[in-house]
Amino acid sequence: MDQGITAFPVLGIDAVIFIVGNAKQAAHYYSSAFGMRLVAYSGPENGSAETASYVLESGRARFVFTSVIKATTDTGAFLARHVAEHGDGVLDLALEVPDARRAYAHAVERGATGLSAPREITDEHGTVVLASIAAYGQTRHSFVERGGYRGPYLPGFTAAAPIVEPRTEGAFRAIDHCVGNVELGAMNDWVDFYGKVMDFTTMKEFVGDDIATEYSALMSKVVADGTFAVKFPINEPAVGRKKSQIDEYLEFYGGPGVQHIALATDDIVAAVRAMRAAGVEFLDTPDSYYDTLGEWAGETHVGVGTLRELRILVDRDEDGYLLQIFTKPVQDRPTVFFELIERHGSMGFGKGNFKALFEAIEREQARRGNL
Ligand code: TYF
Ligand code: FE
Repeated sequence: MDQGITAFPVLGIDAVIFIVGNAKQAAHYYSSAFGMRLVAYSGPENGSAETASYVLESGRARFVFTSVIKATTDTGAFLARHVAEHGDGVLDLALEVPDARRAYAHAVERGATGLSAPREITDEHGTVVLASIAAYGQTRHSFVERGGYRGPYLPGFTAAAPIVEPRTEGAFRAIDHCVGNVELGAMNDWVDFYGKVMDFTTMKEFVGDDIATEYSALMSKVVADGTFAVKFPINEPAVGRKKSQIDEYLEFYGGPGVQHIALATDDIVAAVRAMRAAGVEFLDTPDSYYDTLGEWAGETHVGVGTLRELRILVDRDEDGYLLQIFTKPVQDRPTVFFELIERHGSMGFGKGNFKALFEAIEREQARRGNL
C-alpha cells in the first residue's frame, strides 16, 4: 500500500507512558542507569495536585513516568488501581499522528473502543489534540497531534533540567519496537485489530509452531505501519515443555500488557558498558554461543571478544545484521524488560538468537521458581 494514501498515517511513537509506584525514583533510575535526560515535569508545583509525571528523552525515544500523589478524581483512582494490579508497567503506547481527530474517528469506526474523544489543549507554546483508544489488557493508544507545538512535552508540563549529566556515548536513537503479551489464542485477534483499526501490516518474521514447541513456549507475530516507524510484536503463550515465560508475565502482571521496549542505539557496546557500570542487569548468554558465532553470523564491526565480554547477541539475514541484548525485568515483578538493538541493515527481530535467548530467559524463570 502507498503510505501516502493510507487511511491511518502515523509519524512514530510519541511516548511510552509508564504508571509506577514512585515516579521520582524511576526518573532517577532512567537518568543514572539508562543515561536518559529529564526534560519536563508536571506535579503539585505547576498545577497537578493528583499526579507527578517526569518526561525523559534519549534521541527520539521518550518515556513518561507517572505516579499518584493523592487520588481525588476517577483518573487518580484508576491510576492507583493500575499500580496495585500490575505493579510498575506501561499504560499507554502513544502514537504521534498528523490528525488525531481523523485517527480516532477511523479507529472507532473500524471497531476500536474509544477511551477519550479528541480534545484540544492549548498553552503559551501552542496547541495539541489528544484522543485515546483501548488496546490489549488495560493498555491504550493515545493519538497525539502536536503540529507546531513548541513546549517541552504537552500543555501542563514545564521544562526540567537533567537529574544527572545524560550519557552521550551509546545514547539511544529512538524506540525500535514495543512488544505486547496477550492471552493464549488472542495473538491473531490482536494482529487483526491492528490491521483493521490502524491499517498495520504483518511483517514476515514470526515465531511459529516450530520455534514454539522446540524452545520458546511462545508464538509471536509483528505488525507495523506502512513506514515501519511503529513496530508492535504480539506474543501469546504456547504449550511447550515448560511453563511459558508469557504465562509467567500474565500471572504477575495480572493480565495482558507491554512486555518489552526495544531501544535503538548506534553504539550498543558503549551503551551496554555504561549501563552495566551503573548496575543494570542483562540476561546472560552461555560462552558456547560465542564459540560458534562466527560460523553462522559472520563478521560484524564489533569483534567477537567484545561481544563475548558484554554478552551481546548477533543475528544476520539477507538484508544485513543486528546486535541486541536484553535486560532482566527492571522491577521486582517478572514483567517489563528492555532490549537494546543496533541495526546494520537487518529489519528482523533476532530470530537466529531465539534458542540462546529463550534458554537464558528460562534459566531466569527457574531462578525465580516459576518454571
Ligand atoms: O521483539 C521481538 O520479537 C524479539 C524477540 O520474550 C523476543 O525481541 C520475543 C519474545 C521475548 C523476547 C524476545
Ligand atoms: Fe524485541
